[in-house]
Amino acid sequence: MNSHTTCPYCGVGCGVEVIRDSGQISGVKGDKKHPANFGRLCVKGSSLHETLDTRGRLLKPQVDGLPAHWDDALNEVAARFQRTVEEHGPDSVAMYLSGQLLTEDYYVANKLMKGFIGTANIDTNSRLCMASTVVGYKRAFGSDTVPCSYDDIELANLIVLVGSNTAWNHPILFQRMVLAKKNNPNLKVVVIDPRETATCKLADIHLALKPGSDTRLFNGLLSWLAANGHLDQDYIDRFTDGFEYALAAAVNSSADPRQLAEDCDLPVESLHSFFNWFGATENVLTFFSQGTNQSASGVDNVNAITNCHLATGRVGQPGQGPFSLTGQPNAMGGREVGGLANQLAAHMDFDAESIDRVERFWDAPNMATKPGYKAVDLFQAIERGEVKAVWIMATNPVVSLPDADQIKRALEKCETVVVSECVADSDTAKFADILLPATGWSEKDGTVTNSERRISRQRGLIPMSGEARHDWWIMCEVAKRMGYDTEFSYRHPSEIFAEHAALSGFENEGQRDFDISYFSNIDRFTYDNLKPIQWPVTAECPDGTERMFADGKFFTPTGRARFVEIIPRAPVQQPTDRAPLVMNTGRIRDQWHTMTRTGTAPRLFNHREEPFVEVHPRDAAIRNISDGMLVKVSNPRADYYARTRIEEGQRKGEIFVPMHWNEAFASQGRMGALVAPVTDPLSGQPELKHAAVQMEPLNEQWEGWLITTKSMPVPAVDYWARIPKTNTDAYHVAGLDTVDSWQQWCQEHLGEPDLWIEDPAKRSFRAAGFMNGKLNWVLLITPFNNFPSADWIDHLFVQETLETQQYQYLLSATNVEVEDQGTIICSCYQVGTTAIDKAIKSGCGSAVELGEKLQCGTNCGSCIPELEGFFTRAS
Ligand SMILES: Nc1nc2c(c(=O)[nH]1)N[C@H]1C(S)=C(S)[C@@H](COP(=O)(O)OP(=O)(O)OC[C@H]3O[C@@H](n4cnc5c(=O)[nH]c(N)nc54)[C@H](O)[C@@H]3O)O[C@H]1N2
Ligand SMILES: Nc1nc2c(c(=O)[nH]1)N[C@H]1C(S)=C(S)[C@@H](COP(=O)(O)OP(=O)(O)OC[C@H]3O[C@@H](n4cnc5c(=O)[nH]c(N)nc54)[C@H](O)[C@@H]3O)O[C@H]1N2
Ligand code: SF4
Ligand SMILES: [Mo]
Repeated sequence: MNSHTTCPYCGVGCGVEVIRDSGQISGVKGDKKHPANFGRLCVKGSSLHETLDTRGRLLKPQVDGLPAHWDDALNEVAARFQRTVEEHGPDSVAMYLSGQLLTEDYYVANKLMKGFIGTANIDTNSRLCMASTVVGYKRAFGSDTVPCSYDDIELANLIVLVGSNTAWNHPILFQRMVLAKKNNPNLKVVVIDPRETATCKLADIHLALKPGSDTRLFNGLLSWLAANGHLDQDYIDRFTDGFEYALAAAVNSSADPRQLAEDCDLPVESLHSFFNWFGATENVLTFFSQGTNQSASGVDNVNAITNCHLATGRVGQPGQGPFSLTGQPNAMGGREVGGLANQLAAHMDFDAESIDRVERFWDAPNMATKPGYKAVDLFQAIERGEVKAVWIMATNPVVSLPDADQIKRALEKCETVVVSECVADSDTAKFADILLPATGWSEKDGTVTNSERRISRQRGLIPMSGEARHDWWIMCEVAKRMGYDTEFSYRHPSEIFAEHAALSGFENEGQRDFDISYFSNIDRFTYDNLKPIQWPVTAECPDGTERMFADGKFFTPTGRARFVEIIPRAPVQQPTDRAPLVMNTGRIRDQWHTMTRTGTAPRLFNHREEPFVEVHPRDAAIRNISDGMLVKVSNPRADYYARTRIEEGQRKGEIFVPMHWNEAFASQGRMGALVAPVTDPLSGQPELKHAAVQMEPLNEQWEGWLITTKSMPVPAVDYWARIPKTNTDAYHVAGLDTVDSWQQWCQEHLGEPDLWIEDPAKRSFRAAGFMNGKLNWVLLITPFNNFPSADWIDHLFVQETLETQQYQYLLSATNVEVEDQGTIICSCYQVGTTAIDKAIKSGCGSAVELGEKLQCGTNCGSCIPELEGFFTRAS
């Protein structure tokens, strides 16, 4: 069997080769032949095999909290949806999906809802991710088309990274940029991001702009290009419409360089260099991601960028173009099948002609005729009681949507909540009336599309866990029970893919960009052996298409690209006296979203182990906050508890918070609850990077470590953050009230301590509980952090008996023989700051030399920017 598959994490879409050992996956390596990564994998990709533990997996269906047989669970879903539709009409039911589904899953969901149940209330977490790009591309090109290819990286002479922390979030592409820069001394890199991120290590210029000022900046660039003779007038005349209006708006808002510099809060000189480089360099590639999309001006942000590329004729030529970096492994596939509530299918919209065409193709009895609710509106409609049944699949909205507590309220109120999940305890699964176990990566089988339009196979390589089933199969079974037998009788994903391909070509005749009609009759064998390929794939281009729009022909009614007039608007969530800080949210290197997958690999916690907040030194100082202190970030919506990281690279008045933590990993870590449900008026994408909050010390009265066996319940304390270890769960714990008797506290929270030692004068307490002779829990409370490391304690939990010395160490106030590694920088080889500092002292002068000595940075390379940081800091 083919052992090649695709990484299920980011939109780079790397090829993975799995190593199997008696039916299980024992290791992974990069697929040398895959054009997205040529053999490399980042830290998340290379730890995939460590996340396949079935502990924590959802393995059996549940109905109303009780285990159920599949047949009964499917009957229930069908019956409850059917009944709701009969009583309240098709718009009273909804689906909320995810860019982590396979294209085949997505296709079936969209067909069932929009063609057979008869509602377009089907949206996806791509609304939070790529929706602004979809609208921006459509406004500019008439179609949702990424014009570029990864191969353009090596051809570019200027790479602009806007609102993208590529080094951490698209690491393999970043490595490609690093190499390209090494091989091409002319290549310049500009990073546009309010924060100084790891990506900035590659930048010749970092424009730490005021958040939300991107439209001004790119309007400024457009007017500067016009004023300084850098327009491609011939291209503008032949291939575009609307230039004069766009230019007038740009000049109006941003022509004066001094004013522009002030508006964006940037030095005039850096702006000038960026503009000069952009003007003078033909091969410019502009990547953009969530700093661009997740804004109430997200669509305008995208068009402000595309305007500059159109004005210089730099679209679709080798090494040139506006390149959206997609986030999820299959956000693109979702767009292709019409997974968003305002799309139909195969890149068609809700116009009369398309509705009719899709209706005929599907032979659909109940064709939806108008767009449905977008994600944020959908959950509000659920809370209002208008939508009464929702099926959530492969996403965790209780964590990831803005105003996240509203999502809880909505789900509590909703009559029927069906959740299809791989894990049993996601924050959203807790609200399910019916829980359906889905197959996960390496079990599920189908296709995904990456950021450069490349379709790759994610293959089913190992048996399904427990009673987990494929999402497409589950939906087909429900459809059959609703009376749609023949239309959902697929036996294999290849049949779904073939139908999807046929629809993309149906009455297309070159009118729609998304066309993979070459695969309309694909058989199972060919599908199983499908090589990665970039769409369009048609009879005329059977080997796929590397770049789009090279000929200047677009999918607008006139065939010409459109400039868009951009009138800059400020972010909607503005700081106030009571919430004076801007809260930016985003990702960290080693975690994936709500941690349901990366949270099972202990080594992925070594980089950042608990919820944190990055703060500028001045903002910390005026609040009496020091590095490492626990703080409360809050606004009237909610509280978020986290540990402070003081960072010079953070702008004053702005903090950064990771999006990942949730109720399974921390007591108060759901930052989404603090974000207002403000959206872009055109795309419906929420403004996730600009919440208004305040911050103060948490004022905990005590703090310590609690280490327990994995089966013990989460402790009932004011603050906890769980750090999974090999054998145990380690918790940072803290309390807001003083504890008079720790012994009594243990009895109440953990059980009678078998060992304990207390020093009230020093406010320290250490205790341990045993079960059947083995350690069951260890509690270490002390004002000083001088106890043995959690990793050392972790290994004691599997020992049958402890040695006398181990007992002593466990309760002693000294550090044990194991050397403190410091913060782990290289996750692949577990190299920490202690070893790095030592190596630098002994003469290592660069990241390369560190790699030679310690191996750090020599596998996936994700940590190289941080390794380089040791030398920029030192100098
Ligand atoms: N390690 C890891 N990698 C991932 C993911 C993950 O969870 N973990 N998720 C994947 C997914 S789904 C996605 S969508 C991508 C996202 O990838 P990115 O877009 O790179 O991720 P973020 O960290 O959300 O945000 C990017 C940057 O936008 C900046 N920003 C904030 N406000 C502004 C602004 O007003 N203007 C500009 N120019 N920049 C601003 C932030 O400071 C941040 O550094 O990552 C993918 N890759
Ligand atoms: N404030 C703030 N909020 C954000 C963002 C931000 O930057 N800031 N980023 C936004 C973005 S870009 C994104 S993409 C979202 C991501 O947010 P979510 O989509 O909520 O995050 P995930 O943790 O990826 O959730 C996927 C869930 O599906 C399950 N799952 C995985 N594979 C499968 C499968 O094949 N089938 C089924 N049925 N289940 C599966 C996983 O166990 C997991 O619980 O968050 C968004 N929210
Ligand atoms: S860059 Fe990393 S997370 Fe993204 S697809 Fe490649 S290996 Fe997976
Ligand atoms: Mo995303």
